[in-house]
Amino acid sequence: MSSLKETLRQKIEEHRPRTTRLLKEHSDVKLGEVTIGQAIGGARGVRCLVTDTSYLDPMEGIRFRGKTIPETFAALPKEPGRDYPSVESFWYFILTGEIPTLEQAQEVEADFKKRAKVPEYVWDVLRALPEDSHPMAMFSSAIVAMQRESVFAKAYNEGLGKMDFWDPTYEDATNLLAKLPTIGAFIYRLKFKGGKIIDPDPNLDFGGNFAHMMGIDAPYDDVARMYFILHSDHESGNVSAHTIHLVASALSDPYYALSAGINGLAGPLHGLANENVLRWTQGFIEGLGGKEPTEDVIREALWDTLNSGQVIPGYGHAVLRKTDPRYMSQREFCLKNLPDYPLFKVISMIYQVAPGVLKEHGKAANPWPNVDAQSGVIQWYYGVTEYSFYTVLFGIGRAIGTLANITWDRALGYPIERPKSLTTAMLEEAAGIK
Ligand code: HAX
Repeated sequence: MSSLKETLRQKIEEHRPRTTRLLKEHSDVKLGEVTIGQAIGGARGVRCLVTDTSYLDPMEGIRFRGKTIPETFAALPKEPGRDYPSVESFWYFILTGEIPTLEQAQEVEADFKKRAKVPEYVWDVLRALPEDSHPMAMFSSAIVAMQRESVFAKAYNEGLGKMDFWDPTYEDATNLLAKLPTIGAFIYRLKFKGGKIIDPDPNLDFGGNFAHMMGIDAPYDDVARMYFILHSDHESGNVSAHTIHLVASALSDPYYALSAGINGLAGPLHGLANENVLRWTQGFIEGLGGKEPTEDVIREALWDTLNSGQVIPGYGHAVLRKTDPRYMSQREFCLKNLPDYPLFKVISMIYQVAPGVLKEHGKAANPWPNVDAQSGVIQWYYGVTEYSFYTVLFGIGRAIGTLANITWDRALGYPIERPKSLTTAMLEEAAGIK
């Protein structure tokens, strides 16, 4: 058995008694009362999920397995000549909470390579879709088309016991994750590069192979590693992660669950915001007709968007109450690698102006930028200007944390999710207004 899977097995054995104890001895402890506002308002702030892969603090931002973004990047082993750790090393870390050695990370790399081949019928499915299909619809279709490969579904039908569910879930999660760079790059080249597909290079890691198949030179391999890790996990209350957790709770296998979560990520209030940031910004630049942008003109354009009833994409957040550290991490990358790039300058000017506009507007609880406000400029700089593809990149990253999370869901035997609904009349009665 691989050292990753063995470490994971040990972690599961150590963790299970904690969950059992909480349920047996402390089940009645109140975590807080759900209010009518929370019941109607998308369960905002209701403490009713358990996620050990990451935690999102409103002020500090994300921690993966207890580590901030800079701590994570610093702690994970890196191959010589690379600025960022491999996705494979991060997969080891997010699954087990342990920092792998370079050797252990390389073992995961070798394992991913064995699992990376995408079945031929997936290419037929993608080619059969209408030409104007959105890349996210293509991505979700490709994932669900592979459901017949599920090791979990087969094992379940053969009568596998509940405490062993995590094992085939882990197998599905790893098989699926290893294939995602090839599927993502295929969608990109099929849709935007005249169908000229670049075959995978079996010598490269997850990020390196993705850059190779996209047809983009270094340092895009390191950009890909950074991007996928940054987008991997945001605890499990967000729409994509929650959907994946919810669907998997019905014991739908990881193929069904991830495909469903990708559909949630495709919403403009969630992952599609990265596409919309670039659409908004490019529209704005075109509207300038060659004139230099100024803060006043940006302010006016932002107000036009708000006054027409639309949201400013890339700003605001349901949990965060400060600038998203994922935004800052990418901003630092831009300051180091592309400080004078005109598009980065416009994005930076929007950062100067938009929070003030949103504060004056007075609605958004958080006027600060989120991850999606900054990610597109990096892609654009390296030649990926087809912004309808951006959410697929996000989806490849999001798969890492969520697939780790549902492996743990099965390990700890979490039940089918089923919150209770009330009627509006019941709320009125509770409020004493009926
Ligand atoms: N522009 C304009 N209005 C905004 C806004 C923004 N960027 N952010 C919030 N608001 C508005 C809301 O639409 C809401 O208006 P109504 O009362 O009329 O419904 C009001 O402010 C209060 O909302 P909130 O409590 O601050 O925010 P929510 O938790 O309801 O929503 C969203 C959080 C991220 C969906 C929201 O901030 C938004 O729509 N932002 C723009 C889209 C975006 O960038 N989404 C990506 C978020 C990060 C992410 O998930 N990435 O994948």
